[in-house]
Amino acid sequence: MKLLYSTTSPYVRKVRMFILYAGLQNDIEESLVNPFESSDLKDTNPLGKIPVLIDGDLTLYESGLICEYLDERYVAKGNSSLFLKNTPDYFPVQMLHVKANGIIDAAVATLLENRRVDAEQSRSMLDKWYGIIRRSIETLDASNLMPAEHANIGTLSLAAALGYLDFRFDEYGWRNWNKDLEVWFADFDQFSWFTDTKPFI
Ligand SMILES: N[C@@H](CCC(=O)N[C@@H](CS)C(=O)NCC(=O)O)C(=O)O
Repeated sequence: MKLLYSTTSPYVRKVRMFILYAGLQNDIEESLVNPFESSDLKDTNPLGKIPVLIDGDLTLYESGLICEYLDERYVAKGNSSLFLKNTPDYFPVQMLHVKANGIIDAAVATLLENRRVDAEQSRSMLDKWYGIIRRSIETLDASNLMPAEHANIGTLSLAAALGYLDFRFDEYGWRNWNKDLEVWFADFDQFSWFTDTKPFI
């Protein structure tokens, strides 16, 4: 399988953490792509986005779907689903995944808006996205989250979201919004699947 990736995308990081956590790295060859510059990418993914996973004739885009595909491999090797399929925690974990994606979407939109040179930046949109990120973090109950060593699709996505805030929006100081979440997140630094996927330019 081949993964089109970048070193900065939080969506890609979710997939790369999933791969390392699930021990699937030997099945995957990585190919570096800049989605904002590559014209070839659109031939593979008409949406022009990464991550993309190519497995023979099958091309998958959308980070959650790619993880779900990889989860089947992980389960086929005798492990429990990282989507917690067929368990009572399935929907709560998908909700965490959705919330983490919402934080990532708002943070990526903020970055792109801040980089706009063709028009004046929209204060109201920037305020809206900041509100989404802040509210989402303030309302997360860290006591309901599985610890880093027992990761699932929700906690991996949240780790990608918080890691992205540290990378691009250090000035927000999100840790002041939720001290319990700060403590929960600190544990991730013990794991190579987290540290080896940290974003860099
Ligand atoms: N919902 C998609 C979002 C993917 C996405 O927006 N990726 C960004 C990189 S952070 C991208 O490729 N952007 C290129 C563009 O929007 O032109 C996913 O979860 O995979």
